Amino acid sequence: MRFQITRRALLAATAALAVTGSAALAQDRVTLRLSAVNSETDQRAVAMTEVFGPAVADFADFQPHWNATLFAQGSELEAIASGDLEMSITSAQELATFFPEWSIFAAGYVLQDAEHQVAVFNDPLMDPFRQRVQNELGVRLLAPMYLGRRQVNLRQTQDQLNVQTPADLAGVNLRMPGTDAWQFLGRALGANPTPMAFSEVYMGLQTGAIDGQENPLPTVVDSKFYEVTNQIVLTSHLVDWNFIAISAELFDGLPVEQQEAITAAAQAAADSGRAAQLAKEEEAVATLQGHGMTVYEPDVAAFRETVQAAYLDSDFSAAWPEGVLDAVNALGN
Ligand code: KDO
Repeated sequence: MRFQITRRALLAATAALAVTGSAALAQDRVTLRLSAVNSETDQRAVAMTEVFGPAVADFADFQPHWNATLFAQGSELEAIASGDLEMSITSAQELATFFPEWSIFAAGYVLQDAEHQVAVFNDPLMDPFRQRVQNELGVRLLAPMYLGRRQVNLRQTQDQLNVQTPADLAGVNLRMPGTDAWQFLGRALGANPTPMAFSEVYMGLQTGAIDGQENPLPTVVDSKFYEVTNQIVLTSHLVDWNFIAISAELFDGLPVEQQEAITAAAQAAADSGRAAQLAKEEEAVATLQGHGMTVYEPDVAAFRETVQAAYLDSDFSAAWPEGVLDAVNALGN
């Protein structure tokens, strides 16, 4: 029996194959929505957009949402756990609301610099911390992002309020992010901590609802806090970091080569963002002085001693696994 394939049938078969083929390819593509609080000019956003996205473009559509436009600050991890979000840029403070032991990585005057952050993140001491987040929250932490040395940033001029020791912050209404670990740090600094979402801080400073806030200097530049504040007190009370986070269920369901590509892309983005943020931090004092701000160093030893004593005497340190603080300190300089 000879088959007579008509030209029409051949065209129909080719078209059908193209559709199923492209559908199959489309099915292979994964959507990676990332929700984060920072602005699109923040070095973490630049690194994710310019490094991470292109590096996974062969098989994934990276869709970043900045300025907390997709999920409110602090709600991202639950969104990932419930399958409503794929990625976020999370923090030790947010993780500490689920797993108290994480507060060790959010404690004032523990991490010393960007290099120390990378050494800690890559050290086996992190394995039980990461494993718990993965097993119990369904979130994988791919790489550490450098946020910077957090400084106190006040509306008052130095003539009105000259901060040398924690006693000088007594009664100062200092905005801190909303979690317990952040509020504790604000009290340890000597201030009266006020919980407020990052997206409301500019308005809070402008209206006087808060006397000040604390963040790394690149953030003061990116969020234009220099327009509504007058001084920077270089407490360097927390060398802060974030983590590129992804849904464990999504990640584990991908082919190994795509898992490896995503991990490498996250590490490359974190490295790129870290270098850019460090450079921006170096020039930030001059930038802010150029905007008319006063920048000065207080009695940092007094702040360090007060803050460290507060933590060691707190319920937070009671949750820190035995020996981890010594191991973290040993990785520093
Ligand atoms: C903030 O709310 O002050 C904070 O610095 C907390 C960080 O963990 C991080 O969420 C950061 O905001 C945002 O990424 C904006 O820089």
